Amino acid sequence: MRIRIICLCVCVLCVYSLRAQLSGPVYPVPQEMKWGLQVVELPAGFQLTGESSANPFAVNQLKALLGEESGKTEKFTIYIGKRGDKAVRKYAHLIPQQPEGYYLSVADDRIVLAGNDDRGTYYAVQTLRQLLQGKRIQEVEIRDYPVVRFRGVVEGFYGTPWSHEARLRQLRFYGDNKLNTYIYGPKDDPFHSCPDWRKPYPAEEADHIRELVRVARENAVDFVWAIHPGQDIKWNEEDRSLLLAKFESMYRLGVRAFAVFFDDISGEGTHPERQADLLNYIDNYFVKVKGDVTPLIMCPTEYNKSWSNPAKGYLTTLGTKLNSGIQIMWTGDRVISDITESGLAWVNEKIKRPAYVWWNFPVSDYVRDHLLMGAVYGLELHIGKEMSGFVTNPMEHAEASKIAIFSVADYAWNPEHYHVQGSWKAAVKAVLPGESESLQVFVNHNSDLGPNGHGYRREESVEIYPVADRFLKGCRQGKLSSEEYLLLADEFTKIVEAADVLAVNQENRALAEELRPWLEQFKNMGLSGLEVLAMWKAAEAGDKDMFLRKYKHMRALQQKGFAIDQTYNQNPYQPGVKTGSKVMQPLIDTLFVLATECYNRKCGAQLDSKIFTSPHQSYSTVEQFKTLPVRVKNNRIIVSPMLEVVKWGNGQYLGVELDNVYTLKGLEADFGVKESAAWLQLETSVDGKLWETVGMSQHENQVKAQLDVKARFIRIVNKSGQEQQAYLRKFVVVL
Ligand code: XQO
Repeated sequence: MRIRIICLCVCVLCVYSLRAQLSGPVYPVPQEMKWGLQVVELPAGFQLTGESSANPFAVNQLKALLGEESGKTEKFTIYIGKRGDKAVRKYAHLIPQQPEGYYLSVADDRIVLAGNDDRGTYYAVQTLRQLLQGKRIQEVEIRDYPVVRFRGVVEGFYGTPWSHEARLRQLRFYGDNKLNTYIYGPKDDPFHSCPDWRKPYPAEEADHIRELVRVARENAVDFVWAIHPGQDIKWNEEDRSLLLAKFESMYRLGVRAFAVFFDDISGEGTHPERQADLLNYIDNYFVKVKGDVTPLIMCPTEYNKSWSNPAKGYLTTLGTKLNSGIQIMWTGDRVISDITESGLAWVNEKIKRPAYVWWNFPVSDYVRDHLLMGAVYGLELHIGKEMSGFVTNPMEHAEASKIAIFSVADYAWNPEHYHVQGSWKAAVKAVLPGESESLQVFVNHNSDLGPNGHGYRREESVEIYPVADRFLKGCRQGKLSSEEYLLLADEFTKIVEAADVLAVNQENRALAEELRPWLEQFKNMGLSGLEVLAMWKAAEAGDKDMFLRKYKHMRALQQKGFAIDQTYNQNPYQPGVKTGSKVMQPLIDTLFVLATECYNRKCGAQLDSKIFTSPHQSYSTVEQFKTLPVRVKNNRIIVSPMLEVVKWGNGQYLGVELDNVYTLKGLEADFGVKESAAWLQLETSVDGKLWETVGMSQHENQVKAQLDVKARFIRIVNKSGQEQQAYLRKFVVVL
């Protein structure tokens, strides 16, 4: 008897382990999943029942997966269809009632793919794809459906809009991951925003839109075309007709889903009553008349709590006046924000409907020198029913954004069962299955934003951080802890390897091209890490020649890193190429300074221990100006501008410290407001203590100063006696 029990346990264990082996977890995580014991070997031939009335796109993908059916005589049958179709009538009671739900079962003589609707059938095929291991598949029964109704991406960032090819790849990725919404709204597309929102697209762009709509439909994605008219719209008959005419022209291109964005505008366009009247008009005379258009989506001007002024009643006006079917977007408590139960309760009460979340991550148009490829977190798990939609605003790097998009798909489908780390690792495997280890090394150290105007930060280099911290503490006490030394050397070696492997990978060339500057910087950082460790090794061994060799190489690597940062990605906002900026690069810099100072003390040497970075720095007492990058282009020192509105307190200043005394020839600035020169005062100094006021002139928003003064410091101070609101559009010192 005992033997029989032991055999039974062994058999159950091996099935269990087999289960773990055969197919990894399914993403998005299904609502209900019951594994069977058998592994089914799909026969060469099978019957396909239900093809004629099932979702043709689902049938096509099924055939691409399993091949064509081979005839009615076969014993193995595949049933495909949706609720009400004859082929799946027997299983109808098992199909979830929720929109896009499906029932999927695998037995030794059949596979059933039964959707609650066409989308559900399509999603059953996506899940089947993940379960299949070649021709083998484990018996299973799945009942699945999404919690959040509308799930996807809003291409809503500032910067270079995605290319047509990138969008096509995105749509296929959304279909694979059960995302059903793509909102086209690139801020810098003139035909989406002002002033050309009134014009139809030129022929080539129109063809692209037509193709995107077609490919979206094939991948079970709603292509939503958004218009951004608020900055110059006139509340009159003419502009209303022009807007409807534009929607008509998009409808003729095949668009069946529309949005109107009133975000990031000022002036007449911000009135909630006018906005509501226009949207209700569109809803009543376009959406309802057409009959085949999905619910209208709008983005309010007050799209986050920190920008909302409840006394003015903007949100409650929209909540009471807007037709109930119209979706209202929301970014959370701040522009860049976690999404919480309390935050949604606050806004839902005012807008009188569940908010349609616009999550500003991994968008990086305010930290363009960084890649945000870390885990998706900060989204509470029990709020799926408090939102009508969840769309992520991504980076201008389409392939790199897929890491976050994958996890947003996972979260929005089944928030209660979302696991941050598991989803992140699965995302890496989904984006680059063949080189996921290298990509994981890369994303581990490319996730934080660095200091920024929104104050939004992310974890980075989490696993190696304790090792780095212990090693650095040891170095400060003059001790070289060998275990940490080896672990760090291994991590830096992996960084060097990952950079090269990812740069040449043939699996996803578009990703390799997007990452190229950051891969070069990543490799340079890995080499620097190995060399700075070698400096410590030489110092400990008292090997002067070796120390000087490694010091010299470090100097060269610092200059290479600076050159990469000054060469690639030279956008006007946050130019350059940062990697490992939260933990690894600061670790290397600190180890370099400590090792050099230690060597100087021990050997009475005078080696320069200053890290080679930009010769000139910006500095400021305005919180949002605290970390503005400075670029040097010939004789111009350019402080990077910002998108956000800035609160500039009385007496606060923005300044530039040069690396030496120069003759300053001029200042060119633009603070986005006409009367800025009235409340600003320009001052220069040689020593940073004695300041001379110099004159400025202003034309429109442009502030200019003709100078001929020797100085090492220049700063501009708010002397108005009160806080001012302005923008940093331009600040250039001319030598
Ligand atoms: O959040 C927004 N709308 C709901 C606007 C978006 C822009 O499209 C940017 O991509 C993003 C983050 O930078 N966000 C805020 C911009 C704030 C500019 C004043």
